[in-house]
Amino acid sequence: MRRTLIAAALALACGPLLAAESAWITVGDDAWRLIAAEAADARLLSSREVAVDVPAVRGSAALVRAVDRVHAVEIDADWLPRLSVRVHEALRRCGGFVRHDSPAEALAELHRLQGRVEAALAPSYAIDDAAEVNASLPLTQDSRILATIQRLSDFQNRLYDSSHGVAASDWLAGEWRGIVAGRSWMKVSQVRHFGWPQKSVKLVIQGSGPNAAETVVLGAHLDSTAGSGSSEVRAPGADDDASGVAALTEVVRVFAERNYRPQRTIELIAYAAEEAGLRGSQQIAKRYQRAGKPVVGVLQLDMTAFQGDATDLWIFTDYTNAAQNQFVADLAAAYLPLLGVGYDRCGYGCSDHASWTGRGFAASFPFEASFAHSNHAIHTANDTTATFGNQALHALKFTQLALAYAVELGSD
Ligand code: IPO
Ligand code: ZN
Repeated sequence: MRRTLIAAALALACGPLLAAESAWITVGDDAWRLIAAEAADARLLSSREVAVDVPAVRGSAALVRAVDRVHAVEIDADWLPRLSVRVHEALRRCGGFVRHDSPAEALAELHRLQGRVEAALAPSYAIDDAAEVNASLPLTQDSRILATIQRLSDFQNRLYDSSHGVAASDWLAGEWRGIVAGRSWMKVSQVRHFGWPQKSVKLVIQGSGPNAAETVVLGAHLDSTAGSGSSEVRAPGADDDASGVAALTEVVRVFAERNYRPQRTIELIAYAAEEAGLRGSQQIAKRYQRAGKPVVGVLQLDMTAFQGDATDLWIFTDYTNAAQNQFVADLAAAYLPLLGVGYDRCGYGCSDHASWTGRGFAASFPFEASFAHSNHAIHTANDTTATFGNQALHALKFTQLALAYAVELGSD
């Protein structure tokens, strides 16, 4: 009793210091070293070696096998908002962390990664819907993409645990509802999550073929982050990742304009809480896996507006599916023949595709730049449209690639 009283008094006096809760994350080696040096009470639970494919030479399509060390760590949850920022500042590299709901789940992730989950479903990657793709591509408009990026950047921030982040989710749901209005086969919903208020936004385009249960997922993340993670911080997240959400929005707008009805079901998802350790996509991929939902492919768009290299599209070869990556490159060659394609590695937990890969689904992640020339303004108040010259011509390429991907995989 007395212990309880003292604890309560201390909690009142010290606030969040004593109220600190544990979080369980998995991280790559670089991030773990940074945590070990800076987060005094972080505790290593387990480590595993994971085989990944990486370009033999930066940029090249020829891959070699490499080994990543991935670690399960228990850490004070208050430390996490700083982690994604510190990884960028200190390491000048990508790669992130994945947050789990329990130590057991963190260890289970290591176990699955070590087993190198191959995608359970292997669809045909035939490119045979040129009529629909070629009729749709000219309808995509960079001015509309830019307007959506600007609108999303105008929120003070889109933090997963702030009222602004909640408002951004509500706004996007309304925007998508407006676009699909009157089309019975297109439905918008908001997905609730356990542990934070921002909802993911999901748009389902119901398939009309015999394989309508099979689902193609295109995703981007709705949330943003900067600095402290305080709920009033300015975090426009124009490139990261309003540019991905805007690309999805333009794909939807063109599909609605054409009254396009796929054979398979297509889902577009703006994930909540990516910056908090892929938490939104973790919950969604876990639910889909448990429900046995046949997801035949996943495409992630996270950062599409900042052109860092002469080569346009960068395909990350680690924690993604090689066969589907080839399909993405083939789509670019077929429909966007003027674009250059390069290959790079992204690091563990780098964006929401990793949540799907970890659950055995085929995921790909076409990116705006090579690692060496990536946008350094992300995760700061300077991630605005000005950083990419107030235009969306680079984002337009990813929009067109995503549209071709959705039609070609959606129609088999
Ligand atoms: C990211 C991805 C790849 C590279 I190279 C650089 C940066 C962004 C990703 N880590 C992120 O913060 N997504 O929200
Ligand atoms: Zn980010």
